[in-house]
Amino acid sequence: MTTPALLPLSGRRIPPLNLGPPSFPHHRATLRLSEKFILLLILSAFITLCFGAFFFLPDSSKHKRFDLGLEDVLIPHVDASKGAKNPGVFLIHGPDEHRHREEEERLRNKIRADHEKALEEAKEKLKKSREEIRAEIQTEKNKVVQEMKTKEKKPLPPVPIPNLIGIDGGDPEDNDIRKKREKIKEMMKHAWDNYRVYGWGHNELRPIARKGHSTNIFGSSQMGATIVDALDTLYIMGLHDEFRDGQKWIEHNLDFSVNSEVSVFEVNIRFIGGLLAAYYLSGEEIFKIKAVQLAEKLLPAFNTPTGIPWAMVNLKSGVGRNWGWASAGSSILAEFGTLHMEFVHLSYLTGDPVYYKKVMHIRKLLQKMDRPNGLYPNYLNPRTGRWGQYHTSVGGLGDSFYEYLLKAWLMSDKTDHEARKMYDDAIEAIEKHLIKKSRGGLTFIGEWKNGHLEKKMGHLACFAGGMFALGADGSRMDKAGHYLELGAEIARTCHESYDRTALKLGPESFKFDGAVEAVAVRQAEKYYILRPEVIETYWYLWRFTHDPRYRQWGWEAALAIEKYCRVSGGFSGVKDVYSSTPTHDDVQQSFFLAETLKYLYLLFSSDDLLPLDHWVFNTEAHPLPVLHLANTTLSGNPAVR
Ligand code: DMJ
Repeated sequence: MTTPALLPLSGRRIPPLNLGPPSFPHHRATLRLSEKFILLLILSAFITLCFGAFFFLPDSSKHKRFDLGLEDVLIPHVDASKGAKNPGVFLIHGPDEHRHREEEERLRNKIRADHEKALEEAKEKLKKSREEIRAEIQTEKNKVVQEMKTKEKKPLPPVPIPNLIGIDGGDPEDNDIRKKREKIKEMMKHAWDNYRVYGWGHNELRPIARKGHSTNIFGSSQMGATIVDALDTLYIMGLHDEFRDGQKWIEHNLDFSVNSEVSVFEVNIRFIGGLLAAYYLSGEEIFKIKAVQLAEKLLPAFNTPTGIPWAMVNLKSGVGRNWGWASAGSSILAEFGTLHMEFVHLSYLTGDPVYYKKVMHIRKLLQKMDRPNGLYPNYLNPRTGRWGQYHTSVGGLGDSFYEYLLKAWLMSDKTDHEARKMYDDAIEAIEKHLIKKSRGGLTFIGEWKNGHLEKKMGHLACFAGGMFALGADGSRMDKAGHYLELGAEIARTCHESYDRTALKLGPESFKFDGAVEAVAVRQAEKYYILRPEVIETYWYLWRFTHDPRYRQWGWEAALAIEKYCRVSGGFSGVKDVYSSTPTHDDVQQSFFLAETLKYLYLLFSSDDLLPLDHWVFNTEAHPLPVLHLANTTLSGNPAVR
C-alpha cells in the first residue's frame, strides 16, 4: 500500500497530512490524503472491472440454480398470481431458454454501461479538490446512516398469524398427576429464582458458586441465554410475573451489536427459537423484532464458497470460521442442518425470502451429494463442498439434522414432501446400518466411524425414540406401527441406561460390548448435565400411546434430578452417575429450563396443552406453530394457495 512508485499520481503538491496514530513510523504516517484517495479510486475501478469481467464470462452458474418451488407455499407475502419467481434464481428449461439468453445479454450490456459510467465518474472525481471530495464522502456516509435508520424503524409487514391453539391450561384430571405437575413447576421456580438472584443477565448460572456462567458457544458477551431459553416454559406454566421480568430484560438489555463470536447453531436454536416461541405465545412484538435483528447478524455466516454456513460468526464483524477440531475445517451436519424451522418462520414473519433461500440452498446442495451407504456424514467442508471424515451419528454432530427434516414436513402442514422424502430415505439407511439389537435384547443406535459400527450410543441419540414416534404417521408403506415400536424400543434402552446407574440418571454415553449393555465404560462418559433427550422421548411416547410407563419413567427421572442435582442455589449437573455420592459440576444449563423441565411439565399435563397437530417443537423444545396455509387468506389477496 505504501509502494512509492504508485503514490505521486495526482501531480498536485498537497502538504503531508499525518493520519496515523503518533507511534506510526514516519513514512507511513506522512501518506497524503489525496494520494490515499486516488489509490482508493484506482482500487475501486479495478474491483469494478473484475466484477464486470465476472459477468462476461460464460455462465456456469446455471448448474447452481435451484427451483425453490415451496416459496409460494411458505411465504404468504409472495403473491402467487405474479409467478413470483426471481429470474436470477430459478432453473429455466426448453422454450424459455432463448428468452433467458436475451435477458442475460441485456444484463451484461447493462453491467458494461454501468462499468463505463463508473470509470467516467472516477475520472471526474480525480479533477476535484480535496475539500470537494471530502464533502462528497460525508454526504454519502450520511445517506447510508439515514437509510439504515429508516430500515431499522420500518415495521414488519402484517402476516396472518396461524391459529394458536392450546397455549395454556393442560390441567390433568387425575389428582396425583396434578401434584406431580405442580412439583415440576416448583422446580422451575427454583431454577429461575436462583438464576434471577445470582446470574441475571449472564448466559447461565453456577448454582454452587452462586454467580453467572458462560461457555464459548455464546461468545464473550452476556446475552441472557437462560432468560431467552426459559421464556416459553414460564409462559406455559403460567409464571407470568417471571415471564414479564424476562421480557423487560430483553427489551432493555438484549443487544446483538457486540464484538462476540457465537455458535450459529446454538444461537439459532436457543435465541431465535426461544424468541419466536415467546412471540407466538404472548403476541409481544418485541420478541419478533429481536429475533429478526439477531437473524440478520447470523446471515454473514453463510458467505462461504458453497453457502454452507460457518459454525461460528462474529456478531459485529460478520467474520465466520469453523471449530478447529471439526475434520479439517468442516462445518457440522447437525449445525448447518438445524436452521430450517426457525429460518422458515423468519421468512414467514418478515416477508423476506432471504432466510428461506439460505436453508433451501443447504437442502438442495445436500440432495445432490453422494451418500456412502445412503448415510449423511457429519462433516462437510464449506469451501470445497466435499464431505470430511466419514462419521455418521444420530447422536451428537448429526442428531437434529434428521429431526429437522421430519419437522420441516410437519411444520409445513405436511406439504413439504421433499423434506419428508429426505427423512424417510435417511431413516431407512440408519435403520439398515446403525440400529442393532444387543445380546440382551436392547435396541440401540450405533455410530458409523472409520468403516465400522461403533456399538456406542450417546444420551443425545435418545431423542430419536421420540422422533421415530413423531414420524410414524405418514411413513412410507404405512409402517407407522413399526416406527412407533422402534421409538418405544429406543425409549426402553435409554430408560435402562438410567436404571443401571446409582443415581438413576443417564450417562453421557453408553456401550454395548460383550457383557456391557447400556453402561458407560470410560470415566469421561459418566456425567449427566441435566440433559432432556430421554425425558423428551418419554413425552412423545406418552402422547402417542398413553402407556403409563412413560409417566412413571419420567417421574423417576424427576425425583432423581430433585435428589441429586438440586442444590440451594439452583440445579447442577453431576460428574459420575455411578457414584452414590454425587460430585456437582456447578452448571445450570439453559436447556434445563428450556427443555428438561418443559418436557416433564408436558408429560404431566393433558394433551390439549400445545397439541402436536398445531405445534412443532424446535430442537431446543421451543414450540413453533404449524403453518396451516391452505386456508389462509391475505386481505386484498386471493388465497395464498
Ligand atoms: C440442546 O441444546 C438441544 O436439544 C440440542 O439439539 C442438542 N442438545 C442440547 C441439550 O442436550
